[in-house]
Amino acid sequence: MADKNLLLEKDGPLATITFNNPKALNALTVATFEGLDRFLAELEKDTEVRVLILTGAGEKAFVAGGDISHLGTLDADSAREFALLAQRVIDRLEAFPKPVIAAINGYALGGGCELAMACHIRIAALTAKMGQPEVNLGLIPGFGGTQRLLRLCGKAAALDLCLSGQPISAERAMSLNLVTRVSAPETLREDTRKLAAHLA
Ligand code: DAK
Repeated sequence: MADKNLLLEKDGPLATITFNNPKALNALTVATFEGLDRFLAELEKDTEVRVLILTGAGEKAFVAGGDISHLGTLDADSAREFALLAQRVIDRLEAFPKPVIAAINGYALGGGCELAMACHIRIAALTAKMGQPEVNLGLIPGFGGTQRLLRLCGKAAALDLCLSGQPISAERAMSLNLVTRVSAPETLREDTRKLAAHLA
């Protein structure tokens, strides 16, 4: 069954998956990861699709992280299962056999930043904020972010982001190599589609 919080649109060679729960800033649940896993399986086999775009619904967020209200209901076993599911699906995204672009249209925090880091190209709106605020909840990034941050930005920046929990601007993210392009918020969608069409 499709998850209403996750949308898939296809337009010729371009497919777009939109995290679609803007009231909760597109926060991630088990159902979101299960839905993403199904869409990736479908798109891997779809020979018409050549490039995948990930983005968030609404103007405020790409994904503001794991759903905090859901995290609070988990015991140790179910928290471990959630983390293992998220790690498996995010690994699948990183290994996706066609280019994946994250169009970061707002907050990409916690699990949202971890998802974006598994994409192959990251374009951030100049208004976006990125970071790993899990420490404020007594957690560390649980979906592979500690390792991906280290590889993309180096040890010093990875430690700063994970230990401080402070979000950074798109321009700072660019200077740390966390994103490779920035766009005005009003042109992010079009800029992403142009790049995707070029890759296709
Ligand atoms: N989860 C659920 N709801 C969220 C949310 C989130 N991550 N982020 C925002 N929302 C909801 C807010 O509760 C609010 O809902 P209502 O009160 O309207 O019902 C709505 O979205 C709008 O948010 P705000 O009113 O707070 O909007 P502001 O513009 O004032 O602030 C903000 C935006 C992004 C700065 C703020 O919402 C914020 O700080 N959000 C939390 C960001 C965060 O902490 N993300 C990381 C989550 S933890 C694990 C290890 C780790 C993890 C899981 C497992 N294992 C090892 C098992 C954790 C993963 C994470 O990602």
